Amino acid sequence: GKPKWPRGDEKAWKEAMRDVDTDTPSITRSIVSHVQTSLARQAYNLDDFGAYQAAALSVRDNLILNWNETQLGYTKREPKRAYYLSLEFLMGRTLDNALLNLGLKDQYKDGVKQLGFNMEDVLEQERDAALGNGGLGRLAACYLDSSASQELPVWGYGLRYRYGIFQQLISPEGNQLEAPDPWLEMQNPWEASHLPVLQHARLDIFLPPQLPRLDVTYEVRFYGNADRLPDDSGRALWHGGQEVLAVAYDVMIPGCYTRNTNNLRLWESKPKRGFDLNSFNAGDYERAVESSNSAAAITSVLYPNDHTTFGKELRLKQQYFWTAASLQDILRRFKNMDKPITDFPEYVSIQLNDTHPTLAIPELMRILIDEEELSWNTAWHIVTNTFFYTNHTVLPEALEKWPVPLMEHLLPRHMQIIYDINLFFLQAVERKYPGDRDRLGRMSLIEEGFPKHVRMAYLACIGSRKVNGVAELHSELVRTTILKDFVEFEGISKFGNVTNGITPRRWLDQCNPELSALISKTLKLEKSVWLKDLYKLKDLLPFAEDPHFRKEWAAIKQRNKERLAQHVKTFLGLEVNTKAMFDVQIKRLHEYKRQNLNIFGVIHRYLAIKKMTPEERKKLNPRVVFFAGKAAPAYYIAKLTIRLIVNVARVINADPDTKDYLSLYFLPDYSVSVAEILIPASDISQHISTAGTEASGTSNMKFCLNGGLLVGTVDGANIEIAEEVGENNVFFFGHLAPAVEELRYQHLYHPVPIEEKCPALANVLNQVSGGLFGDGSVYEPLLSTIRQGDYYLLSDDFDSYIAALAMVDEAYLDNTEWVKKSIRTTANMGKFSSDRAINEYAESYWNLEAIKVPTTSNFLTG
Ligand code: 6GP
Repeated sequence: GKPKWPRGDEKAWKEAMRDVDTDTPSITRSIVSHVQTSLARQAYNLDDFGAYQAAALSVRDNLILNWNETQLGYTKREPKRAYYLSLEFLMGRTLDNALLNLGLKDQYKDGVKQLGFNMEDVLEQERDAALGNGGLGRLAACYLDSSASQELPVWGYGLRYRYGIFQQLISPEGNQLEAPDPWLEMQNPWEASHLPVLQHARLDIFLPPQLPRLDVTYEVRFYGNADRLPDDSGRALWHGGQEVLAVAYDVMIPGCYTRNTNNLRLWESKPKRGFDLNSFNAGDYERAVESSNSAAAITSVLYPNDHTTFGKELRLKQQYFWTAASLQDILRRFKNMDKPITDFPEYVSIQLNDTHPTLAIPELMRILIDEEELSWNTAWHIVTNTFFYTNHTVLPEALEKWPVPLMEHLLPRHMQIIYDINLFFLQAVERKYPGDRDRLGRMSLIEEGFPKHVRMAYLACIGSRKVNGVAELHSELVRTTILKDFVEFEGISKFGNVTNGITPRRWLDQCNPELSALISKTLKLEKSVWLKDLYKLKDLLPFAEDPHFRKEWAAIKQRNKERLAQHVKTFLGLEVNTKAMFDVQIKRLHEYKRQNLNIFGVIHRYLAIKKMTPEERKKLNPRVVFFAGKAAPAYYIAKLTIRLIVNVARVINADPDTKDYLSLYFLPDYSVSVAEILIPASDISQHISTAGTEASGTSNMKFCLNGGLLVGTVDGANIEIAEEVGENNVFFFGHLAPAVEELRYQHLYHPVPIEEKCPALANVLNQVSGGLFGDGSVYEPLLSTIRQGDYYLLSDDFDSYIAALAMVDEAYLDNTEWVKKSIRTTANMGKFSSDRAINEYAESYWNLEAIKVPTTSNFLTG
């Protein structure tokens, strides 16, 4: 018969089982218990870091209870599940977010206080988990938060890099230097492990990174040979080569005010055996050690390139390692339900976050054909109903292409499958457009050349059920440029749009607690209500007319500016004028994002102020400009931009004529937690990409949600933000996307000297060349990108940019009207909650339903 469950005395179990701590006394007890046992420390030698670890472990205990309950609930109910495959998850810090989502922040604050600690200081101890470059990775993190908050059965799959995005240092000359980010060298309490946490902190030796989920491992093969079977089954045998092990690490993702706690599973690579015994026996000791090194190397580091591909073998290995492990895990979970394999798409949707996980398409074909022994057509039907592909950029340098020889070497069976997919696909194209050789060449998955390349975006497109871009304009550009032929061939209904969103938990409640409290008070709503239904912010609109409310609103902005000033003081030792307007541009350094335009605008303003009389200057409203962002280590022009910003800051901030009216700061080592300080403090923020280049942008949404006004081009999600908040509340400038192609053509074939075309910009460039900010020759390569070619159209947009900034100055003079704009902006940002976005994916793409985990524990009955 069935084994009795639970074993032993049910009453004993029940009495011994705990549930989530919710009151301060039990929270305090659990923190102290972790101090005593997990950390092996005492009251007398506990510092802020120890208090952080103990508090984090206590919160983790609570999360584990919810997480277990959630996973059990999902397993029992057998819902359709969705999986978000992303090579990047830019999570930032975890503790504050978890406390807020659990609704336990106040209790923990009290508990920690009773033990003699200040919550703010404790939270500051946490290191960011920075497993991403920028927008794409942060979007993935917001989507995890929203999936859990919306009670959707979604898991994330990624890689557990030992080193996240590099730490940025700025040399005395203003050059970016890169240092490794060994984020795991402090214990990471946010991963689940079935084994006890062995940490003896304050020995000043942190034990090697966390313990693996030894119960969840898979083997992944590379290289070797793929031999097609001699029958006509289409199957092949892939053998030999290197086998490595994927070990799972689970990160708990708590939903907001729900018991639902989802999972982010990150894979770490390990040698299958510490030693290859065969080579060991043969006496080749070095080779044995080498192979174990190369296995561990797969997940050692996040590639720090944003919007560029490099064709590096290790990167391709990362991609395959991660997709292969994830698919095995997904299939195992599916098979536990005992459904026919052809039902797979009824139970599983897999979202491809850009083309990085595209190998999942041939990998699932390989499994279905070679291992499950399905026919090609059955397998292809399953595949093309399982995957969904999101494109995140139309920049040509970001479109992934892998050299065929490299693919053949590393993944011989997958290369065969890709050729087969291509053959069947082109046959279908040929049937629809007989004799159109040109079209076949354009649409082929294989780009001709020496060597040939596989076009990953095309493979992702034809292997997916649906394709989407990340804002209306961007999705339209995907349909009309890079995937135009595919839209014609497959029909427009496959190509949709899901405008990005951001989580209002981190990007309002957490980063701007005072504003969050004011909103709750004003709307007379618990924050648990409006944070999960952000359209409720609309009800703030009438309060824009209330002078008292405006005063409170403005006072909060002011305190956030002071908080930022304090941060700058602490980390740079510099004094910031908090009476000034705060103007912020924070994002990866890239020519298309045009930090250059901004710094040239700053120089232009500086030169103008220099020319004024002291009386004229007194009429100005002072401005403080903040920049932050990292440049890819090999991106020379972007690094020169940083150098220019740093040196302009040095000159301007020291000039007694101007420093009261204009100052400039470059904050090193931009991160999620630095963004959380900058964003609530901004009066305006800049989103000034060349029209048609920024797919969406998400920080634009974060600033506006916090009542900062937007200066921007008619690009990406700026357009939809303006639609929501009203064009009179944003400052738009510059040429529109449809004009860009023609302008670039003119630059190339009918160039007009910049002195004629844009004297103001020419003057700025000449001042830089002339040495106003140190040796001008250093900046020549940067300046010549504008003087020659000017691909990103700075000379076309500069004048209207300066005019837009003048309108900002003008508007800022009327403080009442300005605060009204700020309130109206926040009030109209409901659309940009990532809850709305994730629900669109769930409904229109994945066909996924919410599963609410019961609030009382079911643990006993299994
Ligand atoms: C970024 C886009 O540049 C940005 O506009 C968008 O908001 C973000 O994705 C999220 O959709 N793209 C990337 O970071 C990237 O690497 C391959 O694209």
